[in-house]
Amino acid sequence: MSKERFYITTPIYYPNANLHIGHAYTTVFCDAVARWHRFEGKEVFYLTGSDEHGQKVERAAMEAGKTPQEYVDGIVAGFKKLWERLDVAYDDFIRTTEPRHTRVVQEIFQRLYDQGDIYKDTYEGWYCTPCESFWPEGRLLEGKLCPECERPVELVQEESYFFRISKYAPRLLQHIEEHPEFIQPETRRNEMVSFIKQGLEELCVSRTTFDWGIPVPFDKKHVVYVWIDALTNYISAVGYLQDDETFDKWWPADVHVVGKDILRFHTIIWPCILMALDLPLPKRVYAHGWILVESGKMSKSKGTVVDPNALIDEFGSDAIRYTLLREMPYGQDAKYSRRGLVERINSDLANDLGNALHRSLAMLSRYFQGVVPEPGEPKDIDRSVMELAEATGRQVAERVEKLEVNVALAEIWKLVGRLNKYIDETEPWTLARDPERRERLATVMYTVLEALRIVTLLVTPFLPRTGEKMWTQLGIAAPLSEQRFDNLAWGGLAPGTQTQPGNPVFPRIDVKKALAEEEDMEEKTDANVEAAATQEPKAQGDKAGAEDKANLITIDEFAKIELRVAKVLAAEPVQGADRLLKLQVDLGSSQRQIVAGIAQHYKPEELVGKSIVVVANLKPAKLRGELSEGMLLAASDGDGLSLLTVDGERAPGAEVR
Ligand code: ME8
Repeated sequence: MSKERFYITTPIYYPNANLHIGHAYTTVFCDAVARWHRFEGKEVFYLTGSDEHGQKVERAAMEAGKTPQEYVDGIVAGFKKLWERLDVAYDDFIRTTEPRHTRVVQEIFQRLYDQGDIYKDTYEGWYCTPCESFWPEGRLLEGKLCPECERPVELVQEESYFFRISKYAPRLLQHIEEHPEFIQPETRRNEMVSFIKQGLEELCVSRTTFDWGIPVPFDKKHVVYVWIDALTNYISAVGYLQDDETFDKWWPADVHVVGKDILRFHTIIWPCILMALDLPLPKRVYAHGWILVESGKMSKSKGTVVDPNALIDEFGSDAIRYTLLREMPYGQDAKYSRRGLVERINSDLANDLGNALHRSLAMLSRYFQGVVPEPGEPKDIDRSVMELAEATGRQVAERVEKLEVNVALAEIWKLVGRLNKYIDETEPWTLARDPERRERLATVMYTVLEALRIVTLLVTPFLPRTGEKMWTQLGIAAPLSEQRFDNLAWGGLAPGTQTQPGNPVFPRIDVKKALAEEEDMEEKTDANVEAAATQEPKAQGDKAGAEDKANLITIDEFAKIELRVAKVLAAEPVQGADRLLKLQVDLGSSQRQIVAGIAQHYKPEELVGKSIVVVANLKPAKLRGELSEGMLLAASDGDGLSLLTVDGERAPGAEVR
């Protein structure tokens, strides 16, 4: 039986000098969906590429002192490099300047002309060169400015070829009605339908005012104008008019993923061209929203364009992939901020995912020399993790099928959260103290490690690099690339597997440092912090009154101390200090690091998940080179030390009085 196939495309991008995180979003989104479908065992074709013709490119090349071809070659090399850095595993990259594409465009143009769907006429209209768009006069902004980019438009009159798009409007409306899934999200479908119902103007499909384009085969004065050239990439890349077998295998595409700005072209112009060619329409066209920055749309002139290369240099590709995919809700816009990125990295990647792996492998090393034990009879609590792990696989599949990638990730992170909670609830460190509970410990540790194996399989399509790192640390011999959806079944981890703990998969980002430049934070210099740490406690009793002697304080004095509930997110030893542990704590509105001398009383993994009490307004100090922003409270007597924890559930940041 032949494998089910799945064909997905991004738009082909204009060779602007820089791609920004908006383009990176589309491309990473399609990559994650493509990888997931491969994981499901399908044969996948993932196409991306570049849209290289047009007046804008011709002018930019001239300004750069290059031929258009030289100019686009340089830029497209940069696109490919970026996709490689983001681990985008496309199956083909089509360039509209390649002969395999230009030939097909010419043949299509000829055929549409021969069958009377393309005709010659004169066009007069207001044209915006930067946007390569004609605008009706009524839509121009005051001063004859382009409604899109607000730059001056030119009145252009020229002989052009036109495509009789209106002829196909009734069939298109019928198709949209009969295939409600064709335009996604649904809210946009109504927009498209009302646009078509207003009546479609015939489409200008050739230009004579520039040369950098595919020549019209029967009239060399003209070059093919933008949409017939660009949209055709989706079929020229899979063998249309070149290789029938390949074409029949892949066409129609399962989904074209586009930004909302170009949905109209993909759900109106493109289907009409396909109908004229007697070809089936793509099964779905999905429009995602925009990635916006604080000030709105990214803008070159305002300097708010976010460069994905710089972010990869700083944070690594998976952190960028995760944040883009997680932040963008289905079909809607999302705001990008550096703070949001850093917080996602620290909370979801370093604390939740990275820490689940790190603490589990550390415990396995300590209790079982790093070897996965044979589990005993599971209890209800273990079964709840098994059931959630299996259900999560099905949930992710459903969500990815619906292109709700952000929700798919949220489902995976629910499992990660449950796993961390399971560790806190089963307390392997307590079990480890009792030799009679060795079998129970083995069952708990197996459950943890097996859930981590499943989490690894689930995250890999979205975070391929992290998946590889986790797989290596889990020590599983079978190659990750050969794992498929069926391997999600519980019990795949073989007892006896020797794990290979390594560095945390996501080191925490120092928030202050990472945001210092951008937010002009009130950074305390290291010198200040060191000074605070080495300050001797103030000699008591400057004014040696009776109250001081009795060590009494007033209620106002007490009120100066800000005590708060803090949830421990992560804990680890401080290098070279036997007594110190470094804790990452959640204070509700912020996260911070606290260094505490409790290493001889608590193991790091015992602390994670605990709600403790901290002095939140203590001057920061440096202890063994580690910044400590606060102090935790603990009770000690001759026998040991116990942390102050909170009875019942109180939210991180809750005030303690
Ligand atoms: O339109 N947020 O190419 P293009 C999210 N060549 N996505 C964004 C974005 C943002 N801020 N900015 C751009 C073209 N995009 C044509 C397409 S297809 C046959 C021809 C994404 O380089 C989004 O997908 O201007 C948008 O539609 C695409 O980049 C446009 O890239």
